[in-house]
Amino acid sequence: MSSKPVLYYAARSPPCRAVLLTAAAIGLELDLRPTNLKERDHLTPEFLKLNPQHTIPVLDDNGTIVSDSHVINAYLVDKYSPDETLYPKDQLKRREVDARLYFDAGHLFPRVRLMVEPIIYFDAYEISQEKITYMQLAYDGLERCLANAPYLCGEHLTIADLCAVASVSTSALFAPIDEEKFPKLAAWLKRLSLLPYYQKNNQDGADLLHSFVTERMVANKKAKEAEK
Ligand SMILES: N[C@@H](CCC(=O)N[C@@H](CS)C(=O)NCC(=O)O)C(=O)O
Repeated sequence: MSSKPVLYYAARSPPCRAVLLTAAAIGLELDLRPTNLKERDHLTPEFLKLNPQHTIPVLDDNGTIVSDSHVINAYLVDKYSPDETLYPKDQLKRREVDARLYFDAGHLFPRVRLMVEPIIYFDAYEISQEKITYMQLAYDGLERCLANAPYLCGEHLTIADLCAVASVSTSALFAPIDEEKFPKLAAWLKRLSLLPYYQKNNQDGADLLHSFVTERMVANKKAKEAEK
């Protein structure tokens, strides 16, 4: 008998939260294994065997190993969900979802990490205006995707929304969304935040990350001043 798919994850991590959201959306229970990057859990020989790129999330579905949140979400919907709208089988529609997933992988999440990781892993104590502006530039791409539809790929929620919202709900805590400039994006974030499984599977982790980064900023600044 097969058991629940195992997810190596951290609640603070946006890509991990994208997988939690997708699993919740399809009603799939996961066996959650907290993975502490600060403790270098992702650099152990056992973890590196699962994912030599040493990133979380990683899914172990009874021996089928899948890494990268976007790929994991596509896999989970294909395997476990009868709801075709979340990741359409139609090739043209699927390509549109893929393009938005790649936008998250290549633009949204990297800009989030550029804001927070120097504070978490190094001794940075502020987020430069440049980084905030760079993040806000990516909001423009999303605003345009949402010009005529409630979701990133049209009338239906897809895994592209779930991946992007994990990044954007996090970035918005550091690089606010100007509602006048990006009204569709602000409304989309509000719409997604009303999903019944959203708070537990996404916002709680985003808030944890926000508190952690804010505390680190203060501590890093103090340490810098003490050096003087
Ligand atoms: N594109 C990957 C990014 C995953 C990623 O970079 N996760 C971070 C945590 S938020 C990580 O594992 N960092 C550790 C490392 O890069 O070694 C995905 O969507 O899964």
